[in-house]
Amino acid sequence: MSDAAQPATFPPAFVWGAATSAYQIEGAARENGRTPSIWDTFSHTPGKTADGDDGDIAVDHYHRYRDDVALMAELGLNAYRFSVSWPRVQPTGRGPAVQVGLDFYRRLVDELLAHGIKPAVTLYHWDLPQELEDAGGWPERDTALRFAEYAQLVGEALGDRVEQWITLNEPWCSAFLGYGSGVHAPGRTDPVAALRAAHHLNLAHGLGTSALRSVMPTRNQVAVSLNSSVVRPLSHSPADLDAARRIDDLANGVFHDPMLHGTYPATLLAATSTVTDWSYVLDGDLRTIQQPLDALGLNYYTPMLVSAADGVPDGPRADGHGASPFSPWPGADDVAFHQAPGERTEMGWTVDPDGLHELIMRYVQEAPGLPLYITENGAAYEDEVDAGGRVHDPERIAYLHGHLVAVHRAITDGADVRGYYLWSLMDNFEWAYGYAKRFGMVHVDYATLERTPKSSARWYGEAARTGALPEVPAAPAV
Ligand code: IFM
Repeated sequence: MSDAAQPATFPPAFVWGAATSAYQIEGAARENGRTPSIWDTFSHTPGKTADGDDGDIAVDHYHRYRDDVALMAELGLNAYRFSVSWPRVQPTGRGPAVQVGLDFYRRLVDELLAHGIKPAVTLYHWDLPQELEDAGGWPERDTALRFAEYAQLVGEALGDRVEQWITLNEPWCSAFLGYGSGVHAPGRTDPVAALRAAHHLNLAHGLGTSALRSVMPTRNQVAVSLNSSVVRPLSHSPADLDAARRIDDLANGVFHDPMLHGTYPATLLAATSTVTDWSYVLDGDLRTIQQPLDALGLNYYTPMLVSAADGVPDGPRADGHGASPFSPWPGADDVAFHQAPGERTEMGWTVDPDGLHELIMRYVQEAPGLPLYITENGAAYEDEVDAGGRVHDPERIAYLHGHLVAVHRAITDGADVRGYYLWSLMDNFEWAYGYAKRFGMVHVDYATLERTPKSSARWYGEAARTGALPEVPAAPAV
């Protein structure tokens, strides 16, 4: 409870959703004309994912979507955020759409609407058609133009029935894990390519937003989901404060400044000047990127704690994004990352609900008046099915409770937070970690693909149905 007497009660129109992404759940990787994305290629490359796991079958949502929607309805959710697989609807990344690919998403959307669940579509959750990567990928400008074409095709097909749209999910990961540290697809390790990718993802967001608006009813809302980070300095020494500011520019400013303010931070341009000259930012790009948005999506898991490293490069990275000898932070090799104190999830990420409150309040300042959604928040834990076939996950309930209390506190403090999407609806392919990390509120048995709601799903469903946070169950006696 947010105070001793009253459970936290949310506004009546609050959106209670869950989120997923195409590659992490759909499977059906070679069906109906779908071609490989960069994640198919990457996951099939030896050594890139834990146990060599891939998304070929994932949790077979492509064939089981009706049951999955029925389960969401039974739990009491009123919204579902999913992504469209680009290579399923436009296999080569250019030219006309494949009708059978679009039809899958129309059926999914119709099923959701029939169950009273509001769909929110993310256009890009990291599965670039391999052909576009072969042509240069996000470091090349043309990929942004291709994205706008793809956005238009999907907008034309679903714009009559989907009101909530998100252009990109976590462009930071696409640019800096995909082209910097290489722990994500396509696995390149080139700091210049990473910064070029960041700019072209920004451009794709701007062009994609305009393309969507050109074909959709004006009532529809367009947003972007940023994994904006809370970056804390280890101390208040000038060197540590400078390290935190540089990481903040690379984690946040590089995306939100152009999107919200039509500029790149001067401090970012200065700090990266030895890496790149930014000559790929052409006249007019920043105006294109700065499209008026209807909302902003924030994905939050954990804060970052950084310090100056006195010129000593950080060894194994402690920034929570996977081990690589290559940095995802161009021009900031002299910054050290530290484990923030406190309890950790199975990802090793520190549980810090205050960080979510801090992040929301930052965007109240950064983008006054812009409605906010928490488009991802959740935790991986080592869940086990007990002898009775149940999955008890009190740590996840505590995590969700703490973070929803933080959202509630932000609303009380004046933030216009309209909804929350739990990551994730069900256990799924956790990128380089394969199936080893379970983020779902629904357990999936990977041998049988059977779905079993965990106790967190029942807890969250009750919150969704009542609009108030239920009591957190007492931890079972050991
Ligand atoms: O699984 C991912 C998701 O695809 C993007 N945001 C973070 C999640 C947990 O790592």
